[in-house]
Amino acid sequence: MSFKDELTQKFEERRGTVGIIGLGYVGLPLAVAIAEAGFNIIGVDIASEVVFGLNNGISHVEDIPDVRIAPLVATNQFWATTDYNELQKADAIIICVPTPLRKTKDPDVSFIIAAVEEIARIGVQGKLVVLESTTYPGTTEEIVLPEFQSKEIMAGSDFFLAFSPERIDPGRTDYVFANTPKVIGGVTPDCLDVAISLYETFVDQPVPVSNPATAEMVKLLENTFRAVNIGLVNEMALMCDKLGLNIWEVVEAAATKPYGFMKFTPGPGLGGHCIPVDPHYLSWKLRVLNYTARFVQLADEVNRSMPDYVVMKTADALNQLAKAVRGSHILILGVAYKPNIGDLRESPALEIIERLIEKGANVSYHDPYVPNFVHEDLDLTAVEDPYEAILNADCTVIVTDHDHYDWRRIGNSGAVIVDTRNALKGMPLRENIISI
Ligand code: SAJ
Repeated sequence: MSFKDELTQKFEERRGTVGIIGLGYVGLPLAVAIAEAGFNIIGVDIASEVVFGLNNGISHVEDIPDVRIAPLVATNQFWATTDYNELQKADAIIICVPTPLRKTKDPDVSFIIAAVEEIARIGVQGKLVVLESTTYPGTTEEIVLPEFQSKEIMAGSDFFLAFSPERIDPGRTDYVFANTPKVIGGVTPDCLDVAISLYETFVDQPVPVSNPATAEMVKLLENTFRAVNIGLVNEMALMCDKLGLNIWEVVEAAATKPYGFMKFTPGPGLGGHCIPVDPHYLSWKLRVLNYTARFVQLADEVNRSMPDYVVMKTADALNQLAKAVRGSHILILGVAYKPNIGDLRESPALEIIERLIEKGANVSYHDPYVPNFVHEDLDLTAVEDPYEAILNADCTVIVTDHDHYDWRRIGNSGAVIVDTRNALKGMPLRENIISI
């Protein structure tokens, strides 16, 4: 029996072992979904504390409660390790490691390279390997394939290699693995077939594309689409400010168009470890090919200007009270990068707080999901009672509109508020409430 037939039969019968490298917000939900489809999972992560927690049934990922890990660990269907050698038992290995940017905004694919070198060391013969980490077009075929392929072993017969971008929206519950179509690009047609035979055991709609580079580019289009449209609506907010128009009314009314329009909302800036990062993988690749990805750069410029714009609006609000930023007490409501989660990565709140402190303000914050945090020079603990705190502050800035808050109570408090998320929508316009 060929390796291809052996693997596809195993996957169709939901037998076999799948290795997941990188047990973060992508890898852990993927591991649980594949385990719940019937497979044994070996989770590999370099963080020993993550491995220890998981092997004790404790999840470090908000979207995966402990109750979904513990039973899999109890039945030995899932176990985590820091030892790559454990992957020798795996029939398939899925790489879900981070792909951050360096300080120079160049891609940092060192985590992918490290994982691939370990897989090459243990050997890929008879295995399916899938890269899920978001990266520039060409990574799978230019960086991963050469580590595995040789005269002795060829992709498509001795091992199988594909790229399949993750489509996880942290905090979302209406779309899960099963009902989110999954794009897959194989190095060869047989690689694609083998990858589909695994993914279709937990995804209703695999979406085959011609090759891994196409699949890599699909992901970058998805996330660049978001970054550019968020940049557009942020610039529209700046224009409406100049025109004396309410951007939120403009967006809501435009969103009544039943076709040819997709609603995005302005905000204090672009957070998360995907949307602010992924488009730079695309522009870097094109720069190497002497092409400038203009939309990516322009959107980045606008999105990165929003924290300073929020600081300016805050200074204006204090100015109305004949108060300077220096010496004023400013409360930040919500510091996570988006509502109803506690993730601080790239959160615009961090830059807003830093800028206000640089200007001499006394800054405190509240966030129901973030009791305290340390970020560069910042080491802050949330205030106990946000409703009391807004009354004691000279100005409150709504940065993240968690559902947790009683916005009506906040809007009626009489406090001076800069609202960057239209959290107080529907409240009567008051001069103490400044909306971006
Ligand atoms: N944001 C706005 N205005 C908007 C939408 C978002 O200012 O209209 C801001 C958010 O506040 C946040 C940032 O942009 O700071 C990113 O928002 P996001 O909704 O894209 O959140 P992520 O990065 O957690 O999740 C995204 C996925 N989001 C959705 O599909 C809605 C998706 O782009 C990717 O599947 C995922 O990142 C990923 O991991 O690539």
